[in-house]
Amino acid sequence: MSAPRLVVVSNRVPLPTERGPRAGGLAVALADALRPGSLWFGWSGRRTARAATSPPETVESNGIAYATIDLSESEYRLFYAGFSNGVLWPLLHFRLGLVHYRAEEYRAWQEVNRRFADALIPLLRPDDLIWVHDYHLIPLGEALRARGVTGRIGFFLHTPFVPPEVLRALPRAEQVLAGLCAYDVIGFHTEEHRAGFLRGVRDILGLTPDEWGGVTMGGRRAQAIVDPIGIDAAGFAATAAQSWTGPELRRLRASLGDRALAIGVDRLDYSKGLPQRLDAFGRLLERHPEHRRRVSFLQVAARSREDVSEYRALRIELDRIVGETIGQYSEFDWVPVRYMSRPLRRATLAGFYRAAAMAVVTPLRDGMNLVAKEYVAAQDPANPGVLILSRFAGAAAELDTALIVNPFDPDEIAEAMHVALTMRLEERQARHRAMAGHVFTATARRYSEVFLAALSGAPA
Ligand code: ADQ
Repeated sequence: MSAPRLVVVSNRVPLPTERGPRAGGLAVALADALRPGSLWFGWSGRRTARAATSPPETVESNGIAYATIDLSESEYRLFYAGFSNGVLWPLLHFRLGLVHYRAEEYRAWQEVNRRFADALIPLLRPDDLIWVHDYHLIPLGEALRARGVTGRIGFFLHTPFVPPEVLRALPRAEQVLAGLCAYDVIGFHTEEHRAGFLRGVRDILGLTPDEWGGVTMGGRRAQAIVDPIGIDAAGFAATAAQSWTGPELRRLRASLGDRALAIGVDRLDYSKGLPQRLDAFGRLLERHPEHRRRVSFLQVAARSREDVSEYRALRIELDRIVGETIGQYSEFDWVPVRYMSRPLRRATLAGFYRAAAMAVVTPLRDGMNLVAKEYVAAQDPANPGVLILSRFAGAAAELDTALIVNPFDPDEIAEAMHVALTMRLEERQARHRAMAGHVFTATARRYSEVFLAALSGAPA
């Protein structure tokens, strides 16, 4: 008997024709799971003036079919920028003050999910394993069930999940939880996220999860699992070693001279703790003047979601902080902070990580944070750099020999930077060895294997 077909559904489909510098994240995480014959369905990234009703457009690459639909301008505004990124994203990152709830956006979120379901149904076969990704598509499972899909459907949440005390702020908290319970498997990065969900099920839905983390609703049992996402660690390490001798690395080294490089790599997002991090670097230079002229901080912050107003405000705030730090500490032959808002090519990024004596990964909240894992994989084990990591990143549950900091405390981050820049080789090696043990074991491949094993085992 042949294995069932895998159907991946995500909001944005990384089309093979447009794999640019940002190709990463999900495309890498699912590379091993997607086989010839698999289908990836979702939004094309295109916006049309009027509501689109045409059937999905399909392209094929390496035997994998990528089927996409367009969103109308109004769907984009209400479903994507509105409820998904203006309500769920801040809520799931504990930022209640940034939540702007509007009922019409919630309705559009439900409607677009129904439209996704309508477009997907004709492409499905009875024994498909359907794997839905992320908060934009929570109601898709319910919508597929309502259209008669009885096969196995799983969902993975890439963001954190919040405890019921926070979730209750959402006027539609019950529907969101019930939407999750329509899946056979619900995956989270950490036990903390899973526990928050199960508490919500108990406190808000009034259902009692069983001792294995299963929730039975309407005769169907949903299993909540912990499955931390990983990277292709060996591939990334090889890329880092290879680009070490490439032209970009030569330019970087020439520009640094004998100075140490510190690096931060993020999407420009308020969950990433960028103002606090740059503030911390200023404090390091203030408190420990011996590091002045000895270290350069490269912050790569690729612009994202610029049609959500908070993201524009953050960009302006960062421009100001970077400008102030540069103005205050620069000397005529040294600039403390290098700040880029363009994404870097993955190979270049891998080499830059390897060149960096420390990486500062200080999100205020993060589902996992793949940058932390990429940094670990890219190091030369004989002379590794030091990872400074937020205790509120999912990655901290695994990478506990990083220098763990509270990302809200610039003084603590500044002290960790000092410790990192003065750490002896043996300690760097020991910390790195322990982290590499996780990163090279809990890989992208293992992530999809664990999820799909749970999904296949779920009763159909
Ligand atoms: P993100 O919030 O996007 O992902 P992250 O996990 O760090 O965060 O992944 C970002 C990816 O994009 C990494 O592969 C990184 O190398 C790349 N990237 C980021 N900034 C870049 C830049 N400036 N230039 C080039 N590449 C850049 C969401 C969740 C995370 C979760 C992932 C996967 O918010 O918590 O880890 O999904 O589940």
